[in-house]
Amino acid sequence: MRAFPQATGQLSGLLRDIGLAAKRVNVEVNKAGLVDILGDAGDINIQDEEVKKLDVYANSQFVGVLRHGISCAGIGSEELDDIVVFDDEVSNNSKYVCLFDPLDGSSNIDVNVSIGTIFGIYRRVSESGKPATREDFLQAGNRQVAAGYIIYGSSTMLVYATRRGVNGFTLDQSIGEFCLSNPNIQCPPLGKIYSVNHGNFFQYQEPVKKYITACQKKDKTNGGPYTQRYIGSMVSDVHRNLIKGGIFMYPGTIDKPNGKLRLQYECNPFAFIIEIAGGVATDGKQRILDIKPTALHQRTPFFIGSKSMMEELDGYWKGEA
Ligand code: AHM
Repeated sequence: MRAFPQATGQLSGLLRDIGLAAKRVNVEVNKAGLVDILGDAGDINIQDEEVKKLDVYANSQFVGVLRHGISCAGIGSEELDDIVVFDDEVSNNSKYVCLFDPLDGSSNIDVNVSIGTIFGIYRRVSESGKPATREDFLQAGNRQVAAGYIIYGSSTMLVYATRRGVNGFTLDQSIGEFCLSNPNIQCPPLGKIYSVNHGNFFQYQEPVKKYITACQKKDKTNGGPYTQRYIGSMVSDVHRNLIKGGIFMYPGTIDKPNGKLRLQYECNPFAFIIEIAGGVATDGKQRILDIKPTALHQRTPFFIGSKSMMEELDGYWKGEA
């Protein structure tokens, strides 16, 4: 008997479509050093950052498969300045919209370091049968029905969460399929890794500086020593901490109080995944998933990781530690 007899299979279809685009992007990522796809496309994206050719390629793949699938009414992409509504009969009857960062950590492409794709899937709030609307894309992260990421690393993995759990699938290149490799991922409540850009230390707020300093002072008597690991590719950094236990921080700075990471494309999907896996994600003051977005490309400070480590950090925010 089916666990959800009322299910239409649209969500599974959408996840399959994302897997297909990921396989295509994976092929290009793997030959990035061989063909003329490596390097800058010469454009500047909506965030004022240089667009790499692979970003452009990845974006078009994800937009393409979702447009041609039957489950998605429209998308928002970190690479595009506005939402794209797939206004056709099939799409207008689709239940979901998808927000994604097609290639996160793209400054690492040139140096052969792991990069990734991040996505969050929301049930539409607009009327079925009609085109998706802006409100569909400005929902709080707690309205996600599924979220995930693909890591193009030493092996390529698709990890996604629904409310039933977090599962990891590794791409078997020989058959071109994602095979279940990490069932029911749980984030250890306490880890020994902290990940943050130390170069910005003096730009951070006091509670963050105090917490980082406490991490550096950990020893055998209080759960340490901790290790600092920072790849600069959030998918890789958070993936490692999700599996091994740890904390990842991208705080606001004096110059950029909202930090660098985008709520909708980067933070919400990871916040959803980590919470399902037993971890915590905040902006320092509140749960990431409770923030009601007001703009498509808004940024937020981001703290995510193992439950006890996040609780210790929270003590600094509250001035208790
Ligand atoms: P991108 O949008 O250029 O891909 O940048 C996003 C990346 C994240 O993956 C990573 O956590 C962060 O930027 C690193 O930024 P920084 O170099 O400022 O520490």
